[in-house]
Amino acid sequence: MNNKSIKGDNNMNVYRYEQNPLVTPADIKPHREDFEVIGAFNAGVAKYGDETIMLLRIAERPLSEDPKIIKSPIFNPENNELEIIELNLDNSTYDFSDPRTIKKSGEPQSFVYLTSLSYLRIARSKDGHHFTIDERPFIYPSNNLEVYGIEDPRITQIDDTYYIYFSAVSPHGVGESMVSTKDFVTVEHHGMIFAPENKDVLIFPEKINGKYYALHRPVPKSVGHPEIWIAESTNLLHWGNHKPLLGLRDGMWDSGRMGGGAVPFKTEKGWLELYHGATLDHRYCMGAVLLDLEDPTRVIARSSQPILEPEAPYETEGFFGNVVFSCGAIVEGNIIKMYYGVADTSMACAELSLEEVLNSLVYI
Ligand code: MAN
Repeated sequence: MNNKSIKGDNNMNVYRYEQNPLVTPADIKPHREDFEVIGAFNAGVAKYGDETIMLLRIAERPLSEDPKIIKSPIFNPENNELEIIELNLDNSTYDFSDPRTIKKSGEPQSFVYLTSLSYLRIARSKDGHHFTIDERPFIYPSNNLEVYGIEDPRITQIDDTYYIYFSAVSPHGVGESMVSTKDFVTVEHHGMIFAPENKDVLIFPEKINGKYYALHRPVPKSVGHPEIWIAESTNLLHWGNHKPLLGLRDGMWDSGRMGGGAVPFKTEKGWLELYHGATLDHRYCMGAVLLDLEDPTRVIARSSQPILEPEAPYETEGFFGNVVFSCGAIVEGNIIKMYYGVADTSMACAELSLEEVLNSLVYI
């Protein structure tokens, strides 16, 4: 650990990189001249050759000359063009209070449009601190399940194949779709692997007792809560034997909603999963859960306090403040390099000691 680390409330050393935020919207050229980039965040992370790759979620919106007009971009799969819906902020049919979504007035659970369109773009680095951003989008909406955009990718490497899966957002709901690549140039599309509403899928990097496992986060509507489930598969495409794994905890940092974060990794004590939890007022923190090495449907231990919470100004303020949200980490010996989106705006990284994280967990 670096001697610049600071101890958090749980007495763990957290070393936030001096270069944080590592990538901000100002570093990204919009993919169209009439658009602006408002977010470069929630990146999936992988090692590719000698590079660290961050697969950024880039959120862009059309420039608006009139501050009263909100423009919502929608991908049209018929002609592969974007259509722009224009809405006046004075229009009382809609509720514009959440900067991320446009809802029907009086229906806080509704979701009519997003205020931006997200797609995925590659950032590359040799040292894990300084990143160069590719000129063009890498994965862009391409079908009717992605018309509002694609978001929050995770990357699982199995042998020489990188499986990339992400939230696909459309009027049909938010589900999880998957592609794969061997070279971060060409991709093969595998379709939707978890139907709406589901997000935060995390595929384990190897088979366990002959089966692949994935965490996922359905959002039940009539009964139930947004909690973490686990499923199994023999081919990474068809998932079954779904079981609830980790639930919300009243009065705690993960009382409102939760979901998997980084791809689970093996430790001597079990599979470690870094997950996000939020309160009902949308303060997002990161914590950890330890799963049995031989049977990952069994929870061994869990964080009572967050391992990272929004404290730095770039974490507390931004497009949607008070959010730290990791979609990928790189583990080297005892160091966890946790890359994470901050305030739905930019990317940051913090190093944590694996040993300290394991020691901080409360056994169940
Ligand atoms: C939530 C947030 C947004 C996201 C939408 C659709 O409102 O996570 O960032 O764009 O869901 O997935």
